[in-house]
Amino acid sequence: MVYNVYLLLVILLYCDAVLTENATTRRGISDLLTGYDKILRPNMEGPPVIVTTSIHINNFYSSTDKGMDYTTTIFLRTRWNDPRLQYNGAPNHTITLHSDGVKEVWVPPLFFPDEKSGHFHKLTTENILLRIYPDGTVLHSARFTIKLGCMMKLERYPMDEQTCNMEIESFTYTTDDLILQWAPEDDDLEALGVQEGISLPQFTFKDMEPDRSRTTRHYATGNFSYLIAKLRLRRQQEIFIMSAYVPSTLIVIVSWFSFWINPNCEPARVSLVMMALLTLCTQMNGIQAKAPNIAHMKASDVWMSSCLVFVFAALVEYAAVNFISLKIKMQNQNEQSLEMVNRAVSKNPSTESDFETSVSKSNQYDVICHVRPQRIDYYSRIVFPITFMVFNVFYWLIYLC
Ligand SMILES: *[C@@H]1O[C@H](CO)[C@@H](O)[C@H](O)[C@H]1NC(C)=O
Ligand SMILES: *[C@@H]1O[C@H](CO)[C@@H](O)[C@H](O)[C@H]1NC(C)=O
Ligand SMILES: CC(=O)N[C@H]1CO[C@H](CO)[C@@H](O)[C@@H]1O
Repeated sequence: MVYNVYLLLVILLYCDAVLTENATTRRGISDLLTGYDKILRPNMEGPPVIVTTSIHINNFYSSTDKGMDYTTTIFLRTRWNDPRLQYNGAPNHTITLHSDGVKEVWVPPLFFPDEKSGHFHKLTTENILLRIYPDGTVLHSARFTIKLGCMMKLERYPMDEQTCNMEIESFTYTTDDLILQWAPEDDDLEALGVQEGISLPQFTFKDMEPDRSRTTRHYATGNFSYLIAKLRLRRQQEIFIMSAYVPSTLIVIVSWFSFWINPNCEPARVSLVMMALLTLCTQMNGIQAKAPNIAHMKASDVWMSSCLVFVFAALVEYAAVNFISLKIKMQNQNEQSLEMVNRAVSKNPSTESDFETSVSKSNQYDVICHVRPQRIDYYSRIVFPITFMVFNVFYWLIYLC
């Protein structure tokens, strides 16, 4: 019986110890925040808070050129020192708070000037982390998705490269109170990083760097600290080459086949070239629908228009061939009628002068009809491919270099 009471006492004491221990650690954190006013910035009345910033690109979504923007999911990491949050502990000890705890602590109010829309991720809890070190250093990390505007230069579309500036700026505090800076190169925080193995649907990351030069922006409300991250994107051209350049080249080549078809075979030649023209028009519309709507010429427009001109020229060539063969037919008929006149004249010499004028007229026709239709086709077989090749050389030299 006594033994049992002893055992109960020991268990009770143990439980009490465990509970008080947990109570003390809990009291420790709440002590830290007792009298803490999260409305006031650290070092109130003192020097400005230095906020070290780091961006880690977690995902980069389809850039819809039409709206001139891109959507990205990033980790925005900021670090500053809040002397009010100092506590005793080993240097590597940390207190970590999640979204609910973060609301109890001052965090720098930042914004993205180019933001069109954005949202925090709330699964399973809001993706925010706050870590407090014994010396009062606070590390804040938030993950969110944001749609940012980017003025793209599209003259060389789809062979273009874009530089998009991602900007972060202090909203509330002027440079007297808050200064933003990129994480230094030797810091644990990487100033600008990107998730490994990330793949973009339309672009590849060519290069990215934090711009450490410019730091303040002047407004009527004061001077505010801001940061710029330069993202260089290169468009993936393979899709465009396979879906636009190869088919249109083939259509242009098909239109040349008409030069090998007998000019007298009108339905075959006309329908071949017309079909090429119509297919090209349809393709042009398809590409136009996908491409950004801008006022000036894009490289893709130059290409498609030129292909259209080449096919149109093949149609014009056939019109010329047809016209000349018609003239030749007329001339032959004239010659036949002349022969008949001739026979008539030999019987009646008085109309000789009329005969001379009609002969000189037929000679004029002869000059026009000197070019034989087969010869036009023959030269076209050589001239068209060579012109197209020369055009290609210039086009790719201009847009790829
Ligand atoms: C923390 O620091 C102490 C000594 O300062 C060291 O013994 C310990 O391994 C460190 N812990 C971690 C997780 O780095
Ligand atoms: C902002 O900066 C400019 C130039 O650095 C300075 O002339 C101006 O007084 C500043 N304005 C404020 C409100 O600090
Ligand atoms: C109830 C409770 O939170 N118990 C914890 C008390 O603290 C110890 C470590 O100090 C934990 O192991 C317990 O789970």
